Amino acid sequence: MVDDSNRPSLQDQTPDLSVIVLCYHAGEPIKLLVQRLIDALVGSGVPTFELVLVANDWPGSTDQTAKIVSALAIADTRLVPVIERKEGMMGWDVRQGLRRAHGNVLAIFEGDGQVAPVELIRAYNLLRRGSYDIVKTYRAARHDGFKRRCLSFVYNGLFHLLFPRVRARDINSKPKLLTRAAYEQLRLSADDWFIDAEIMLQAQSLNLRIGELPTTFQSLEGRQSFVTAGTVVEFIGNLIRYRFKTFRRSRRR
Ligand SMILES: Nc1nc2c(ncn2[C@@H]2O[C@H](COP(=O)(O)OP(=O)(O)OP(=O)(O)O)[C@@H](O)[C@H]2O)c(=O)[nH]1
Ligand SMILES: [Mg+2]
Repeated sequence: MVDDSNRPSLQDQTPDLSVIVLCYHAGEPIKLLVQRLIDALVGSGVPTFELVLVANDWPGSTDQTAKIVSALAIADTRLVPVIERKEGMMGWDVRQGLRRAHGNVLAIFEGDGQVAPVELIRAYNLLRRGSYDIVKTYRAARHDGFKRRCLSFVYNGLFHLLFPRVRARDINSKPKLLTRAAYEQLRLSADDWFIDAEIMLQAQSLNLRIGELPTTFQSLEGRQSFVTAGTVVEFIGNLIRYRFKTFRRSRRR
């Protein structure tokens, strides 16, 4: 654990970086991930940061993540818990997290441990150089199985067929980092998995500068993937719907 006892207080201060950590049903392992994130951020000299821990859940759920996150946040003012009654899936969680973040740079990070905190630091350093408005990763090495790799291949292929002007690899890969100025130009509305595509599509139409860097995607550590056949149908349905919406809009002009 890195010694960060001399840390500056975040009160009345805009953090350099807000990391929106998607903690949905992450359970006990979220404790270690949060500590690893803090160690990586402190160790790499990010001056001030906050971790926005999004642990929204459905009514009636017995999952303990929200309780774990609240307990963590009591002990550290850099941790901002977001614990609400869920009204949507991943996209809704992302939007709630972004809304609650105060930082000059906003990073969306998955809380299930498939991406190492060091990847966030690499992406932040690239964004800080100033040539990009958004920096995202693409999964150059994947350890989450052949089926998931195939699904991503088909999804990304279809995405580029429908939206050839978006020059970005691996649309759903996170972390994704945005400058606050870039974020404030976006009008995000997706409640589900489409949020990643929505960010990239809007970024392209706003001519935002997109930087990419390779990352390694770890295995699921024994848990079942949340991605099902239904998720894939939803992904593809969303893409086609969005394509027709923008097509109709461009014909009206
Ligand atoms: N499945 C699911 N994930 C959610 C939801 N809301 C937020 N998330 C977050 O979305 C992030 C990405 O979801 P994942 O299911 O890990 O996506 P993935 O890595 O492509 O797929 P698997 O890990 O194979 O399930 C996770 O970190 C979750 O915390 C939700 O309603 N359902
Ligand atoms: Mg995952």
